[in-house]
Amino acid sequence: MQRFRSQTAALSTAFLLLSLGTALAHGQSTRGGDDLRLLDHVTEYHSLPDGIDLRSGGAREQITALRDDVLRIRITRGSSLPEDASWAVLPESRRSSVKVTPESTGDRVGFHTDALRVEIDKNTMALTVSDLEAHVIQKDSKPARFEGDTFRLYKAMGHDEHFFGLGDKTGPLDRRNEAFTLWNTDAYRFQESTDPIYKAIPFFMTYDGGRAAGVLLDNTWRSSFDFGKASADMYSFGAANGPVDYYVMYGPSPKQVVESYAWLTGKPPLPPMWMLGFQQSRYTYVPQSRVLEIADHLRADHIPADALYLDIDFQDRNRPFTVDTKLFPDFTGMIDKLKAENFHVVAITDLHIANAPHQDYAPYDSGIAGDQFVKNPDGSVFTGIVWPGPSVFPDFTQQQTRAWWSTLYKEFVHDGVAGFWNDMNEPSVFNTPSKTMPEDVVHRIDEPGFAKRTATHAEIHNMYGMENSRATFEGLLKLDPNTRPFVLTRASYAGGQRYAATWTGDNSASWNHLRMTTPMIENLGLSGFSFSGADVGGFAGSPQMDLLTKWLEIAAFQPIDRDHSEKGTADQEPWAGGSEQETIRKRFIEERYHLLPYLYTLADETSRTGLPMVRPLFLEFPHAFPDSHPMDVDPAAAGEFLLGGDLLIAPPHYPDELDSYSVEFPSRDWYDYWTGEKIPVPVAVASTNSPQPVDPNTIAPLTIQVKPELASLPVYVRAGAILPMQPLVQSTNETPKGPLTLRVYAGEAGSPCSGELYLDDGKSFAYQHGEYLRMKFSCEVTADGLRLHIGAHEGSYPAWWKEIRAEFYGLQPKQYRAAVKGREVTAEQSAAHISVEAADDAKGLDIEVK
Ligand code: NBV
Repeated sequence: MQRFRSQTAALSTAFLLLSLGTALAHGQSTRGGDDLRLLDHVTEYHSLPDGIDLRSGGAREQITALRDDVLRIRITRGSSLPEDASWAVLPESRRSSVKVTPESTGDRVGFHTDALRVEIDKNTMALTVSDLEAHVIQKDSKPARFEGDTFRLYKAMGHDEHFFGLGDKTGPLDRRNEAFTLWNTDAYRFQESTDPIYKAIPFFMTYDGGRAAGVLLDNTWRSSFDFGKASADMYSFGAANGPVDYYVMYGPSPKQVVESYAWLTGKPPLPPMWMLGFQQSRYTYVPQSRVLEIADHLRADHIPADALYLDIDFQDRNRPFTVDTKLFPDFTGMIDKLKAENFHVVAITDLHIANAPHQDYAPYDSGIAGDQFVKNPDGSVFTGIVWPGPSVFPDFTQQQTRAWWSTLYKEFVHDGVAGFWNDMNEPSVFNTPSKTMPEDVVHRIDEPGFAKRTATHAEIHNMYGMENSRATFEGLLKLDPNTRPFVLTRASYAGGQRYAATWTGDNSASWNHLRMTTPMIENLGLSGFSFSGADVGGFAGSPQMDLLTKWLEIAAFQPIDRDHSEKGTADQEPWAGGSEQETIRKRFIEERYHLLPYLYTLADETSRTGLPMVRPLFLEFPHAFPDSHPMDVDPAAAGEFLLGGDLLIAPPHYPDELDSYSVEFPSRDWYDYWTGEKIPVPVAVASTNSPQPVDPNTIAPLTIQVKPELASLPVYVRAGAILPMQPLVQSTNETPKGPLTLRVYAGEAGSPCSGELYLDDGKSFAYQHGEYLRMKFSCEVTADGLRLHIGAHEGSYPAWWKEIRAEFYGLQPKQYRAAVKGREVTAEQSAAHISVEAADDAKGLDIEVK
């Protein structure tokens, strides 16, 4: 297929050749005065090599294909399209295009690609996007509407259509019947119905009968999304101002949509491995001796941990980029000591710079000297009150301001601070009625790819926090080019995953908030942010000790496992509440460290594909049911989540209730992660009295009843999985001692069985130059046992193990014989598995058990 460099170029040259004529004129498009404009009929259209350009009176709509399965739709009130610039969408993706085949039948004009058909009804201007088998993916249900500065688009909603995404908006996983506003907001103590909250990620996935599509509305102004709340058969989205510029990505699989969204907006970079370790935080560990005490306690109790956080009180009068030297008399010495104990210190650096002239406060002085701060409409520097008192705010829409911001990290990086935490970047401002910057505050966009111009805060607000985290990320890279930065941001916009991991903000220490973490993390993952977590134990309030325990259990299987709490709350470190609770919590944190090879392999997958670590069930099993509805919306499966493709975590739906609950599985063959036992497939008693296995295609799926217990968390492994695991370490800095374990979970004969392992130094970019280790595993059920194939090492990074220990689950071999590379060896047998150890010479080997 021929590629065109850009649709703008395509438009301006001779490609209008394919003009197909002028449609019937229907009179004026403007209804009800100058302010209202509806795109309700086509007055003119031209085919483009990569799409179509249409007019409705003076208004214009352009639909182009970036790929066969990705469309871009731009609509304007007037005849010229707005500037083609984006904070979210990568320029190389925006510029890509494919040649389309124009089509015109009766009242319809449009085109098709190798995957999609685009039709516009000339009489109504309604756009229909379908696949080539005529399944409708998206269909306008009312004309696009401009009113004043605002616009709104309306789409037909199917009876069984479900909606996911929009980042970590609260409420159930499925957004159907809900409406949301995107306006980054410091939502301290948010609740289930609070909206808006911290992030604006205008991306959602539609899912209907097993077919998924994605929509990104690339508009940074205040926007809103209504998924059938206002009207039972329609969903709609729009914004207060700015361009109508949206992308439609077709699956049909939901995974394909997630990957296409990553293609458009970027993938999260591979994080340092320590991000996956246990992280301990509080607002605020002071003084210095208290930080060291926490570190010592973790090590003394052998609770594995990798990161400790310094919150705002470590600073001098809450001024970013300072240290309170009374509380921290030897900051560098403390960092050194913690480093020696294998801790990574993360320091908070809020973006509000204290308005402190002539006080030797370099961030202010250098910022003023370089004209880095946002301005009031009258040209004076905008001042708002935040933690340091009167503060000024960097204009992150200027490349040079981001470059200046990065210099502020120099000393901390030099001191060995390993990661940085960008909080309050909605931005939060205490003394304005809106609790953020007034909308008329002026930014001065000066950025490659954008026309140099001023913009009001109303336009910039939703991406301001993302550019703050970008400035931090890029700054850290500049200061220490061979270390992977770790940035944690609270506010962000679409594409922000390129710069930072995130957390869900100021949640509360309640059972309900624990339950809310799962859909929030899942929807963040579908919206690009794979690396996320919620404050473990809850930020506001003090958790009951059982709640803290259960939370630590569940978070052990989520991407970021950070225990964090507000000032003035009771202690909530893993030892809070006594040794009985501590023992349980420690066991789960240890399990996370055993699973590090699996977790890190997933993080690598995210960085290559955009697929999230935590996944709703429908992402892996879109066809779990014959009607292909997303099983996550079923009450029996609500609260369950997948870690990667192989682990199913099934917390009690109401962990504070004692009743048994049912765990619903998306397919037939699963193992108990803890015992290694196969989950028995229920048998139906047929009329002949001969028990028949239940056929999951015709009968309800595999379900079991579980009795909730404080000390346990139901976790299951998919049959056909090969899980890489490691001996316990106390920090990711430690080299594990002993063999690499491969847990092999046998499936049915002929069914797929595979696994993978990715490893590198966990810190640097050497992996980009071949210093990584990738291994692929597969297995097959043989006539009398099972054969495991361990692939050769790819890449030059050396393994920490000499031996591989293969554990086989679900086998009932006749003789318990094993062979490595065809030579007989002894196999050990335990209740649920048979294990074999073999030297790993990096060249690959087969292990067979019969
Ligand atoms: O910096 C203090 C806190 C921080 O601990 C929390 O994680 C942020 O979400 N920060 C908010 C400001 C104060 C909130 C009460």
